[in-house]
Amino acid sequence: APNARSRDLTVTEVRLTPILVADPPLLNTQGVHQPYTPRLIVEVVTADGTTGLGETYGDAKYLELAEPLAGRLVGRRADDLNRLFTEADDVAVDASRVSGQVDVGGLRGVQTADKLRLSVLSALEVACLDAVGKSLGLPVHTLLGGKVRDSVDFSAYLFYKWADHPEGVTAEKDDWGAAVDPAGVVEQARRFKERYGFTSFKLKGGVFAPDEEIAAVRALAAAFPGHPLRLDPNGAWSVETSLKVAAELGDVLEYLEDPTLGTPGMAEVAARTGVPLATNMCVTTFAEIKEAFTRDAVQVVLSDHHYWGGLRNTQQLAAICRTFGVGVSMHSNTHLGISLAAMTHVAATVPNLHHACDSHYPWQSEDVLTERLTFEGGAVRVSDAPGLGVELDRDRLAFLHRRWLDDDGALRDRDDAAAMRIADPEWVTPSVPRW
Ligand code: GKR
Ligand code: MG
Repeated sequence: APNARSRDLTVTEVRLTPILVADPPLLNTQGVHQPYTPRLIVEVVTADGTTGLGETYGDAKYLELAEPLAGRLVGRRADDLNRLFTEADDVAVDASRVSGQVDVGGLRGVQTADKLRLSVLSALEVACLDAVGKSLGLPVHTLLGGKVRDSVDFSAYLFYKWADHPEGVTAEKDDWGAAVDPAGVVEQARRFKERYGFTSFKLKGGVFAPDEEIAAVRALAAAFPGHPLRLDPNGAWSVETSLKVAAELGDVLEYLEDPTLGTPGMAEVAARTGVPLATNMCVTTFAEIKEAFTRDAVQVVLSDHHYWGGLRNTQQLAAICRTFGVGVSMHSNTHLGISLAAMTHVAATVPNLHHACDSHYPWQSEDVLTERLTFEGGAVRVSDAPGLGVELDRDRLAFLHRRWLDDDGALRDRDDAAAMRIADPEWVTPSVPRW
């Protein structure tokens, strides 16, 4: 019968397309973003002719897991996700890819075999949900139990930034200009507000000495009174420095994000300041929750569906946070519109989401969608179209894949320190805490 056939959700093919997308020279504590950053685009095709989309990190360590994990999906129904996740546990991870601890290169916390697998599974899960949703005519948020809000708030993600990538480096030009001091940061914030209507701001810190970053946040507070503000140095500060910053900015901060590295340090800061602490570094796996919550080390966990293992795991994380009275919001890394759509769908279903989510999306001038997602009043409207509600632009995908193919390997693994060394050959990723 045509009806039964039209709902044959057996996965017949998984297409994996690595791409390189343009990225501006954004500064962080490790260095600077490279001119192009890798992402992996996933297409899951089902027997009824539906294609679902997913997106995740595109570095080699993820690509080498994507093939075997995609292999586990073929022949299985796209709605058979719990079993896929369980069986994926025995897909081998190359030991050299796993540090087991937070290293200075780890802006997103520990690297474990589980986390690597989950980072790839998240894209497969999203693509399956997109396919199931499209096939059944239901939006992804409905598959997740339904939305509790019609739009999701995002914060403007401000970065210290050079006007251009270092001379001689092939790059796409952006129109954001430089931001290397308080005036530059305020100007960037103004543009974010003008272009997208954001009403809360996060500044990526750990780039300049804490006093300079304190001055930048003060300047933001003066320019945008009453707007929630956050500062995130990615663990670049000692406990004492964290406490000093908390004392100086306590009256204007919504929260301080990963001021120092590791749960014990965060717990010490939390015990000695009233400023809430958020993290995407010391709680990045389910295994890390117990210690952090028991010690009251963090007041807000920033989820990221990529490394937490997808949208359903994000809901589980939110439920645990709710149980312990810990807030939840969303972390972001360089990403495109498929991921923004996924983030928006899951965020729409989380009742206890009380802070605007992070997104790098405004920094990405390139995408693989026929139509970009838009921010209005700093929010993304939750789509009620089937699946994620986004469509792949195959020409763009092919173009960005060609760039990946043409690369000599230099940009296929994100390396902010290597990018910084082009401007400053002496640069070594600072040991943490830097200040
Ligand atoms: O894009 O430079 C960056 C960020 O620093 C990113 O790598 C972090 O993972 O945005 C992230 C964060 O909030 O820590
Ligand atoms: Mg962070």
